[in-house]
Amino acid sequence: MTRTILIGAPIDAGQQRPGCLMGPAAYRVAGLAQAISGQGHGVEDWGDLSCPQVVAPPCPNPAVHSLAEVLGWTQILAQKVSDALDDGAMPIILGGDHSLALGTVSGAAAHATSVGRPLFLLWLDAHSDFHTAMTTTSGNLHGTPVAYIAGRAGFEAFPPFPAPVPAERICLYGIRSVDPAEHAALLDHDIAIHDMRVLDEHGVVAPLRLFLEGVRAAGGMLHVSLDVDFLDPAIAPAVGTTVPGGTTFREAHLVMELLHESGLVTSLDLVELNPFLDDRGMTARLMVDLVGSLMGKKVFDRPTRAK
Ligand code: B3U
Ligand code: MN
Ligand code: MN
Repeated sequence: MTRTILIGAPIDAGQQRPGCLMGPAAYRVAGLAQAISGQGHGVEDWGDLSCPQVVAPPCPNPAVHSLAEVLGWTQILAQKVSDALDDGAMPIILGGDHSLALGTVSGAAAHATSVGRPLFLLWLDAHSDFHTAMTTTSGNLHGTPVAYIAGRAGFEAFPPFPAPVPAERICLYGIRSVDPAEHAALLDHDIAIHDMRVLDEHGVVAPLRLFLEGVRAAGGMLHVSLDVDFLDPAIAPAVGTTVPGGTTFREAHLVMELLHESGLVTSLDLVELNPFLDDRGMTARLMVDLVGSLMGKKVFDRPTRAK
């Protein structure tokens, strides 16, 4: 039995297409709490957070927009995620665009440091999100969290990341869209990159098992950040930045089942759902079903028999 805490983060300031604000409501309508409690877990819903007013320092990159709002969310989410973890629960953050991970992973890192455990990061996404606030040309801060978490320079306007996650503890999984500046920076970091080329050749299981073995061996905590565009747009149309060639329904469920079996996941982001772009709720429902698999839902569960 896991105690989960749902935390709504209606943020859309990390990109420019309206609609992600409705994400937390859509997850609740699609039955997220029931999908979790149905597997015998506890669910507490902390409702939707609101963004504190903060004053942003000037940012030298003129492309960056909505900095104050993203900084406000970073602050409140870091606090709430570390509170939930300190409380012994598993926080599940209902986004909201991916800039929310600037805060959620800060909170997970602060908690991991306080209990003396290493934090690992599994990034399930079409994108590498490895821009800094200085290299982004779109100015959309949802393309930056992995660089912040890895401790790259270029985030002087942000609070220092509590305990940067070493590259060897980060896994980018499912990526198929990387900008030139991100590509150049990734070459300098020893991050595990299981892009679609790797998953096509080796399948989804072996690369994930390899990463999870590392987490287990280190006694680590594991934050999973699930971007809707990790999934193929044909099955998950409700996202602003669709990239063809994503994971299939079956691959995505298998990934979630392996994560469940590992017993290693300690916090989870659900990001980039834009319900305004959905087709009769199919994406929200799929994301909820995937959480069900992550929390232990099986088609066929054979009870272990005494020998
Ligand atoms: N790398 C591009 C596109 C992008 C990143 N994350 C998403 N889109 N969702 C950028 O704007 O940084
Ligand atoms: Mn993303
Ligand atoms: Mn993405």
